Amino acid sequence: MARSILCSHLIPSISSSVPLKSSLLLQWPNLSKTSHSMLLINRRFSAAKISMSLRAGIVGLPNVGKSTLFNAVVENGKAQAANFPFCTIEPNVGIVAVPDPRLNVLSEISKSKKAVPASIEFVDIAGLVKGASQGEGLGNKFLSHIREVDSIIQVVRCFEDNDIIHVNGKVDPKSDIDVINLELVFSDLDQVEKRLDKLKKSKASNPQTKMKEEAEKSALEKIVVALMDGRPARSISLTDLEKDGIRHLCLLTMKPIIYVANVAESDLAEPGSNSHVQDVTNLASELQSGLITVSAQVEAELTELPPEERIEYLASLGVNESGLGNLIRATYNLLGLHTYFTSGEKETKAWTIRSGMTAPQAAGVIHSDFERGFIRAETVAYDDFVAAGSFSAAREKGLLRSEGKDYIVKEGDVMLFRFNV
Ligand SMILES: Nc1nc2c(ncn2[C@@H]2O[C@H](COP(=O)(O)OP(=O)(O)O)[C@@H](O)[C@H]2O)c(=O)[nH]1
Ligand SMILES: [Mg+2]
Repeated sequence: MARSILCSHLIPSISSSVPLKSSLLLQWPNLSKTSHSMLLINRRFSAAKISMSLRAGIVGLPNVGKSTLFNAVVENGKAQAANFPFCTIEPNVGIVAVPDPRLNVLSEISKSKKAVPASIEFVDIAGLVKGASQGEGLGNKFLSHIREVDSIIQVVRCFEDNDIIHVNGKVDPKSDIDVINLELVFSDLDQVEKRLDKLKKSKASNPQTKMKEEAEKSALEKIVVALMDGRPARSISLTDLEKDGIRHLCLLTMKPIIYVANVAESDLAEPGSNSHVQDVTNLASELQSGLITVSAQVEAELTELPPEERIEYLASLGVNESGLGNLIRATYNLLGLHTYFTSGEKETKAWTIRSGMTAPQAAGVIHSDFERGFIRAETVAYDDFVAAGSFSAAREKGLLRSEGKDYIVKEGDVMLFRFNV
């Protein structure tokens, strides 16, 4: 059966979707000499960016605190960055800023009119129960939602509360994690077996196609062994060619996972003393996944308080910061993402790139024309920019470098692109 799959390929870019039109001028210093058509960006830009931002799906069994956490993340995000174009695309999808103190520092130095953080889309994916891969609960609908995200945040209930029913009758993180893993594994197994059957029957004669299919087949043969054993596809090491070969399948168990241990407020100060948290910690490390401890309830309550009272409330629980910043940051890091900045009077902006991206590719995240017409990038490390106080001072001190098309952009680079189209 032909199946069309919409999945995300980790493309933090608006490139192809937005035509370059002259309705918004980004004022970056020192660029005016290079090209007449440079830096003119369509206003539809921000809308397009939103739809292309990275997606993290919040999953877990019913009543573990997914929606509570989702709402807290979204509400907190709104409060963090008033300038940011937040929106709730659907009731269960929210866009949140990636907190980054460097943004405000740069913005002040450049006297920017606004500061625009990098963003991540969070999706509250309801409906997972045992048997989802066989169509129980929302079943396949639920699984198709997971297929569309770049990373998975699994909320695991570690709080005891007799008033809140646990679907399996008791709080048991290991069993919860197993249930979800198995549903994802079953779903992938089904897909991989079908695909392998198809590849075995393939009559491709084009050498290029043949080579690609061979790589895909060899990857799937390794993966199927892991899946049969209940292990995720991501536990298998694959060559680059094999990884490329299976990317189109958007396998659920290839996606990176962060476990969120949702604890009672009384456990927040010392989460390690809760045996459920210990279980999640051990499993997360076994599964080579990240772990964050939060109290979704506390986070939800915090969003209702004025900022000055939040610190007091957190202090009364024995902690000094909210867990949401950590969660958002961890999600960003889990995806292997980096940030570079553009900074000028008009705005200071954090841009998301994958690690290893070259200067033209990084420029392409702003607009495909920037990549196509790339000439050079003037680049200064964040600390050097802050120490110098401006692009021109950085240039005088020899801290601003002119980099070519092979330059690999580093975390925190502050950049000016010269391009010509
Ligand atoms: N005691 C306690 N209750 C929580 C916590 N997190 C969520 N809840 C409650 O658990 C119930 C289910 O939460 P919800 O977020 O709707 O769960 P979901 O089904 O996973 O989306 C709600 O009544 C929440 O108020 C927590 O950290 N502690
Ligand atoms: Mg819910």
